[in-house]
Amino acid sequence: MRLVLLGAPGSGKGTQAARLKEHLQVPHISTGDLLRGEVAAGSKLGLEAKAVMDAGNLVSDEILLGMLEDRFSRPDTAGGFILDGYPRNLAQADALDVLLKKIGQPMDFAVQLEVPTELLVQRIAGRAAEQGRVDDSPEAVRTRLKVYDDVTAPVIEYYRQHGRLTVVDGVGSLDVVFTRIIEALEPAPTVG
Ligand code: B4P
Repeated sequence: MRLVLLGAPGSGKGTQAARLKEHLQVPHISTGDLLRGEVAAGSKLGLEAKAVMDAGNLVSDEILLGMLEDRFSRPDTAGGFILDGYPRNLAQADALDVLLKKIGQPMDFAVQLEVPTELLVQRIAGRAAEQGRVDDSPEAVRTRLKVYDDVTAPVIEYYRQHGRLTVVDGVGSLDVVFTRIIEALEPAPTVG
């Protein structure tokens, strides 16, 4: 299964991807986690990315693509993957199509988790209290939501227009949302 998870910050992508990984037995590739790993390691890339991430903005397409190419070159992705957090703009959507074509692994599903903005803000505030992520501060969250509306939402439209989008209601308990995603990935029964 080759799955791309889309949705606003706080929509549950990372949360559900962790569960889907067990269910589907494919690796979870989170560009947010890859970037946070670079920051924690204090690499040159991490140092460059940190301020941008903390403010709630997008890290450069060039850095992201390099990181992704590197991750996809590892053999564990040969049997499929769950990609979470990428693409976040139209240039990244194009780059992903090219990359997946090059490695002969076209995506099966682009799943969007749909959650109203008030709930996104509530969830992120909850995580801010628990984990203290710098980019979960109210100011950074405002920026992240604006960036999502301005540059990431067109990616959803792009997949919709190309008939590759599956929309899943992301409101409900973790189990309920998980079950909805699994059902959405099942092939529709043939009629007659
Ligand atoms: P990400 O790590 O992708 O952060 P995110 O959008 O907030 O999603 P996340 O997966 O962490 O949260 P989730 O919705 O699961 O990105 C962080 C930053 O990295 C970006 O701002 C950017 O700077 C950079 N970056 C990443 N990818 C990039 C790219 N492609 N290009 C450029 N820059 C990039 O969960 C949020 C909270 O909701 C959790 O606390 C969770 O417990 C809770 N929750 C989830 N589901 C719930 C449910 N059903 N009910 C109640 N609570 C729920």
